[in-house]
Amino acid sequence: MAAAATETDPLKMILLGGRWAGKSSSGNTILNKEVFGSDQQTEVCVMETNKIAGMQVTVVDTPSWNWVPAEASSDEFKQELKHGVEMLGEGPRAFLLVYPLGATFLKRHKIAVEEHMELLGADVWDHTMLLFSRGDWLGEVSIEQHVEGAKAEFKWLLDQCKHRYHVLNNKVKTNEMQVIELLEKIQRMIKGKRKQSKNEPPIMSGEAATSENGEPSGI
Ligand SMILES: Nc1nc2c(ncn2[C@@H]2O[C@H](COP(=O)(O)OP(=O)(O)OP(=O)(O)O)[C@@H](O)[C@H]2O)c(=O)[nH]1
Ligand SMILES: [Mg+2]
Repeated sequence: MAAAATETDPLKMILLGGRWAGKSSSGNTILNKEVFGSDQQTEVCVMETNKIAGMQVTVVDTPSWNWVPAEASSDEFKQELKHGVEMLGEGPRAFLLVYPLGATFLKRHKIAVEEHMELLGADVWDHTMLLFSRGDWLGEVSIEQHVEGAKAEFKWLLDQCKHRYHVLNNKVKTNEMQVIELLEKIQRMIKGKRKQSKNEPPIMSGEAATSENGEPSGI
């Protein structure tokens, strides 16, 4: 792939979402190799890495949640999601919430997303980008047009992600730019958050680390 980025830190990300969202396929597209089983249900978290456009990129693929409130998910599943985040280790990381273009986002989807994401820390949304799979579904419509026409529930999701989104067509393996652009967006999200952290008042000794909204920082 063409060298586009200069960042030397490894880029770490975890793919999250509901059943059949396109997480494993997106992971394969990002890493430019078929390492995650798509077309079969992902049962446990798997971490893979590759050098992409000069960057060391690490991706964790995760099992899907069902479109139910988190309390209806098994404890094993919830532990596995948390384990996936732990696999990435310390340091900045991105949460990629994968959602297939064209799928309707209803109230029950909102509840499932909100409650399962909440399991991963109070400030999880500060590090989350919406990753649309099935970019081929768009046809002549741009992703911006698609997003502008979104209904209320979906606007909530966009707001949660601070309007950070990207679209991948996982059926095309030769479009390097779609991945490079995603990695650059992730870098910007991570840098933006780091800058913000630097501007925050220093933590006095004995004070617990807190996030922007005063909640204990989970990340
Ligand atoms: N047309 C099209 N199909 C896609 C795209 N991305 C994924 N798919 C298809 O969507 C289905 C689900 O993809 P996966 O990557 O297995 O989805 P997943 O979220 O990992 O699914 P589970 O782990 O089984 O929950 C597969 O049949 C993929 O081939 C895309 O960009 N375009
Ligand atoms: Mg999968």
